[in-house]
Amino acid sequence: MASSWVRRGVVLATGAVLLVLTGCSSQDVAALKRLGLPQAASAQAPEIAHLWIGTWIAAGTIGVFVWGLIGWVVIRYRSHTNEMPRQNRYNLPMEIFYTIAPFVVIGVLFYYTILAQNAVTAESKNPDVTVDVVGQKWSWTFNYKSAQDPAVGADVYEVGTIQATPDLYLPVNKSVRFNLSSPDVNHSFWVPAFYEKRDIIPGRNNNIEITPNRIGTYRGKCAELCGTYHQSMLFNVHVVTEDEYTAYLKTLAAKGQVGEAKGASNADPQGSAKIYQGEEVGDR
Ligand SMILES: [Cu+2]
Repeated sequence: MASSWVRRGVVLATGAVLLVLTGCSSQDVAALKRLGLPQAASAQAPEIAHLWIGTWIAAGTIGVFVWGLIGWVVIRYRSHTNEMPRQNRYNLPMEIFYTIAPFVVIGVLFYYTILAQNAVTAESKNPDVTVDVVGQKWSWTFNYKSAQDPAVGADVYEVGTIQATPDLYLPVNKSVRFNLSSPDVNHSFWVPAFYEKRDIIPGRNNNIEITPNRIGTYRGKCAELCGTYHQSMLFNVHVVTEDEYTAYLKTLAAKGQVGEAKGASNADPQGSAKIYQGEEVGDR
């Protein structure tokens, strides 16, 4: 009786797994192998990816071990009587083991986390490109520090609004330093394909250095719930060749977006003003 139930369960589970797998495209399978991470687009991303995968392997191994132990105990020590087992037994080696084991697990995860953190927060003395990023309610301003670049000859900027999602252009395989600032509340600079995000805190100079290494367009967003229109804090990241990057900066210069846009008032000239006078209440 029991074995027929087990057999039925195995058949059902196998069927379900096959159904799920046959419904997967090769992209889905690749995403599964990354355990849900997007396809990486930065030189720093593998550090995070290894930590992510390694942590899941550690958690999975411990999970399977614990479930196995639970299953073994349930079957091995099952009882058909209703007698209460003795409550004051203990096993000293076992108690010592499960007191120490979590510290070992945490210690190993901590060690690899520090290694990954040191790798992704490392900064070069002279990054190839510097962009001052302003996270403002509720969009982004990108100041390209391109005055020293003879092809552009000036600092240029791009201002986003709630209505107009801004673009961020980056040259491929160049180290980019983002200096992050906010004129109002906490935000967080996040490009999922770079596997990193950094908080933007008013009055504090946070920065993040990334070397994009795959040409393409990626989504960027604010990862800190920052107010009514937080969900509008999106931007598009275009990783392009150096020539295309320079050409883009020249278009900003040609539009007269030269200099710096950093304050609350000039960071979001149309969007915020309109919102503050209109729908937004009590959040300023
Ligand atoms: Cu925000």
